Amino acid sequence: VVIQNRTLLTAAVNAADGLSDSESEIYSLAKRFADQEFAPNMRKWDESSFFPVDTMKKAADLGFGAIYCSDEFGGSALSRIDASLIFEALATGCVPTTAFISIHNMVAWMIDSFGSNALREKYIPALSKMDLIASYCLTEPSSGSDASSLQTTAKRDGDYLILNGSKAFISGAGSSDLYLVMVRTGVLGAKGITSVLVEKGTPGLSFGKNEEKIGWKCQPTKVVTFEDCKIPVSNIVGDEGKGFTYAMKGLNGGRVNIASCSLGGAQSALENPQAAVEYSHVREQFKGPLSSFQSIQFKLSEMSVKLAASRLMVRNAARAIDTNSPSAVAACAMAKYYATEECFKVCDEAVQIHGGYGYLNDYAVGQYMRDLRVHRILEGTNEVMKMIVAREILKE
Ligand code: FAD
Ligand code: 2MC
Repeated sequence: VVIQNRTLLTAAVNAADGLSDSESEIYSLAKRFADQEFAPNMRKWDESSFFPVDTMKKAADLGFGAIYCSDEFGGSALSRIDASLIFEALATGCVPTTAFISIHNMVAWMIDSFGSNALREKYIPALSKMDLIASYCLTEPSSGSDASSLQTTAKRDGDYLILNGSKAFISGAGSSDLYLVMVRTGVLGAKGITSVLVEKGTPGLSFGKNEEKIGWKCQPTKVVTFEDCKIPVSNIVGDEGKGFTYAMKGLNGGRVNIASCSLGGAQSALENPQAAVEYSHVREQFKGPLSSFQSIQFKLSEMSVKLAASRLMVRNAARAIDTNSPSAVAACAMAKYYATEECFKVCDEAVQIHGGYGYLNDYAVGQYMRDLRVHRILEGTNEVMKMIVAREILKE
């Protein structure tokens, strides 16, 4: 009965629904990798704050290091829907490791899309293999949601730029080899911002302590500081003054990817062994399994609805980028907002179904909840997502 019910539920929230054969294959490839390489280690990596760079390189061997970069310099040239499926599948095994691969992909795409051929040729082959790993540096201590007020400066000195300032909350900081940094080269506001690349080891580049977080523990998060940090002008990505728009375009995809990570985490909290459905079958109270109580059944139904609806939103947004739809910006913001809220609730309910045991680290559901919580905050808070949707609606 247990197996039969589990199979039924899996069919009810089947990640492959509506996908073409090739899309299903991509999902399955990433899912097998997540089952073998991520899931058995997710708890250990969380407990020891271990950043699994070698395992990420193995993922890159499957083409996951530069998923939606063109194949000219070694990208995989896949679509955004393919990328979303890969991140959803990988996240079933470990959410924060997958989320970092997404950030790395966002940087690779920005270099590939806006960088000079010299920069693309220099970096994309190594980024695609994750022989170089990359961080995205927008947030500063005094400019989070109001990102275009950033204050890190880059002043011209002949063929060089001299950077001064600091970035906060940078994922991968200290471990990453390459930093894509949004700096001020001109006027106040969005139009004075330029994107530049800074390699690890550049004099004047330093890192703060590893922040102690409640989730995403296997990823380092640090302040990144620039003190008279000198880089060649050729490290400017694209045009001077367009860095903010590039950063935002990168984030459209990043937001879909983060939302995809929420889908994967919620799916696992619902139906993995040691997760909500299984537990409701095996745990007995009042002389019956939890699954015999209608209130638990309704919880499982609502969790499934939230996951299925979120998935539609996320895939709709990915396809909007793929088709260059005029609604893409709003669709990405809507999907990020909706899926990260609803999938967090799925994980929270999975904890509730476990009762006191859900609060113990012995069960994975607590980690999924902790890891998904931050998706409502980063890559633009969900309040900012509502601002973006409202602006698009009210635009004349
Ligand atoms: P604030 O902007 O100070 O916001 C505080 C609260 O006020 C929020 O609830 C916000 O929604 C709300 N608020 C702000 N303005 C408005 C408004 N106009 N209307 C309504 N509500 C508003 N950044 C990077 O650049 N690179 C990274 O790799 C990176 N990784 C991160 C990893 C982690 C674990 C975390 C926690 C953050 C990371 N960030 C990264 C930073 C993240 O993007 C910011 O934390 C986020 O954008 C919010 O900025 P803030 O923390 O300064 O909050
Ligand atoms: N897609 C494409 N272009 C965009 C865009 C988007 N999503 N958002 C803004 N732009 C363009 C916009 O069209 C404008 O271009 P132009 O001057 O050519 O018209 C330019 O960027 C400036 O935009 P705004 O005038 O809307 O700028 P504003 O200062 O009002 O800010 C806001 C807009 C609030 C949406 C932006 O600051 C924002 O997204 N804030 C949240 C910051 C954020 O997401 N941080 C995430 C850090 S990364 C992270 O957390 C990780 C874990 C990696």
